[in-house]
Amino acid sequence: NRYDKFKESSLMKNQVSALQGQLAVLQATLAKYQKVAAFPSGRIVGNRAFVTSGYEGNFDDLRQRCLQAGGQLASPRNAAENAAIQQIVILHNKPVFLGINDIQTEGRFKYLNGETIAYSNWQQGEPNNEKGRENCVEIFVNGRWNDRSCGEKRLIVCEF
Ligand code: GMH
Ligand code: CA
Repeated sequence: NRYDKFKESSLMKNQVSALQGQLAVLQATLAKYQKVAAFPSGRIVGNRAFVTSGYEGNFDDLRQRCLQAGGQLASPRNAAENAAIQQIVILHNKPVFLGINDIQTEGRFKYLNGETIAYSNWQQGEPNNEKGRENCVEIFVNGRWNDRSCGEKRLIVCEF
């Protein structure tokens, strides 16, 4: 009846305003953690965060450390993401290994999930697979990419 409908709708209004309050708390908390993630040398692009711990290691070491942390090696899919990683490279003045390689098939660069890359930013003359030994990809201070031996040690940047 009309009384039941009235009760139902006032209950609903209470629930909506409770949710609005909880949403405001969540939004404030998220805004705070976006600052935490960006300091001192992380970058946020859309809903992706690119973060370094300062650790340096070979490709497989870095790959495993990002996985262990619940993320993956930084894998830029557009110019904005590449620029974010580039800024971290500049801050540390050290090149970074990307989550991209052609280990499976020479010359066919893929993300860690096996998809062929959809964006690239090679330095002129790269990838050159020097001495037939370069299956990983580093990004320089200028934001450009170079294929490089996976055994080299580079700065870690994970994406979350
Ligand atoms: C060669 C040359 C250099 C180039 C390096 C680099 C190694 O030594 O072509 O100009 O910078 O290879 O590709 O990864
Ligand atoms: Ca090269």
